[in-house]
Amino acid sequence: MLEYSMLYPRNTVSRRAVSLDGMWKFCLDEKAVGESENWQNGIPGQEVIPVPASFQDFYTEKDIREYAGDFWYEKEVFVPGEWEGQQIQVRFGAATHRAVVYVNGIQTAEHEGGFLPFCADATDIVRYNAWNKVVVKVNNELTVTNIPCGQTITLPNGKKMCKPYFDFFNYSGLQRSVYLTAIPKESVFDLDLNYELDGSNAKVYYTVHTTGESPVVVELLDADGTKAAEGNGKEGVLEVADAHLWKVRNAYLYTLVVRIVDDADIIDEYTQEIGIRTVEVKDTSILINGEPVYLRGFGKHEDSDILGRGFNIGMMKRDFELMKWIGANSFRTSHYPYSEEIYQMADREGFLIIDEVPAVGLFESLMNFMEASTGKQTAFFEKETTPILLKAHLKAVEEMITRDKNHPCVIAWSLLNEPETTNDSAVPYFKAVFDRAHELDIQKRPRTFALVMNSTPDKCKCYQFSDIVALNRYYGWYVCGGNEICTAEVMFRKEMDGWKALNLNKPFIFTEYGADTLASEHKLPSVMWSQEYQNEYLDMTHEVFDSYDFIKGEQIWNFADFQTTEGIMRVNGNKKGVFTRQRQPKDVAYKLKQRWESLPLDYKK
Ligand code: GCB
Repeated sequence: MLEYSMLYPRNTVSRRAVSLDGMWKFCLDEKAVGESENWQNGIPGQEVIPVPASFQDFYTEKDIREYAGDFWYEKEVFVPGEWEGQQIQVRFGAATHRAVVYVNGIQTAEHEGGFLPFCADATDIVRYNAWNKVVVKVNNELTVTNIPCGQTITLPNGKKMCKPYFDFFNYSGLQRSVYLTAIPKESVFDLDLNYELDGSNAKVYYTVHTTGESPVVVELLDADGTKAAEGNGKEGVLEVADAHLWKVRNAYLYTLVVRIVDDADIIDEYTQEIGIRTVEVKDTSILINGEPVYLRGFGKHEDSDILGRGFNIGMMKRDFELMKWIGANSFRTSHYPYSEEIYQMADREGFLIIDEVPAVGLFESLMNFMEASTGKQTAFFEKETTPILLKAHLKAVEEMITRDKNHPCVIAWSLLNEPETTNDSAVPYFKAVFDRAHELDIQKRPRTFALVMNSTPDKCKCYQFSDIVALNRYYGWYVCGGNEICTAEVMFRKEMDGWKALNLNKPFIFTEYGADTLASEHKLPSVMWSQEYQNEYLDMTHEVFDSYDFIKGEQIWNFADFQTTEGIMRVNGNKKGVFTRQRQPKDVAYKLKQRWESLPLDYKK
């Protein structure tokens, strides 16, 4: 059980959630003197910066963009007098990658892991009907004992620099919304939901975890606000007659109202939108409400101009509109759990999400995308520090599943991206992570991880853990690109024949395939990097997908161009986007639209 509730902050009859988004004071701490100079009581200077946002792309100095180390935020927060007697918390949607929180100079929380929420309890510290000072020390250094993995080096000029083992820019800061919340001391802490369909009716199994012993009542309201079912007690079953199911790209949301009561008085009330649907893997099929589904969509990033990885509500809206336009039905939250508002939107729009924990870079490489395909062995899971990494990984799995388990859009857990799997020492590590996910999710959603190029049927020691086998493959890009694409196809088919021969009786999906393409480049006949080549690459790849019945989904890499570390492999970022970073289509978008709109939902059923 986590120390704090992961429930999304909401206003209800008993709860208050006040947004602290806006300008915060900000400063870097290059010499790491913050604590010794008492910055917890107030940070130096007058610099201000927006929250939520990554700090990197606002400034014009390269030293700031590339900064690695501690940096501090500060905000004055008014706590209303009428909140006295309640539990007062500051809730961070994310602080990348680790944070220490001080309220009025007193340390109230410490959190490691940059893509999941945490709460700083300030109940015994705050002054009521007065201003209070919230100070946060954040650190963005990369290590091999926390996810995502990488190194932090010191340059000859004395400055630190992050060297990610992964292919996205190490954006950091308070990248998601911050809330000040007041909730009753006896309150709803967590909810577990599970579904069973019975003809046109449905059963909703619920468990409410509270912090006290008072009785619990629940109500299920339909989309019009009419009561569809009710229950008594912390655990029960709601019988829903003629249930409206949550369907792919045709969502229906009920609202679950949970109340802790004392006779007629409401001690606490929490509301949650839910969707009635089941998820199952049977033989080589992925079933939603018992019906086979073929996934079409993307690996994405939270990434945009200026805000970096900061939650960008306008970009989120645009992305969903583009995904609808192109005929997608799903995406993977590569390579970290996204902002909660994105799942709320997917719930509403009926998109399927493969939810990924930030376990990326579990392979020692400074050019992940290249070295991983060379067959290099790094014995990543044999380090002395592996137990520390595993602990952090398991905690992130717990936080992710606790945060996201009640979203109908979440249909699978991705527990690693492109780890080293060719070594026996990976096996116990994988077992611990996969077992933990199974234990935490009462819906027992399928688990998966994305296999790197060299995790082939003959070499991978870990694919057996996956309920859905997910492949990241770049035949025709990193392997035999351009005029050699016919060789790439032969190699690709050979690998797929190898998987087929194993007869795993599991669904396979592609969680990555793609080719870097500059929106500015056209060339007839094609060359690599031109829009023409991206089209040819897709034609070949899709033909291979269409030849194997057990392939049940395709999520192209990437939805949009995104920022990475600079280097000879990247032209101011990764350009495998179907859309540009500004969310305009490359030529290939029209090809995908044509294909995805013509594929039936139950393709290859
Ligand atoms: C991968 C990684 C992804 C990279 C991609 C690429 O396999 O999972 O993070 O961005 O390849 O474009 O090389």
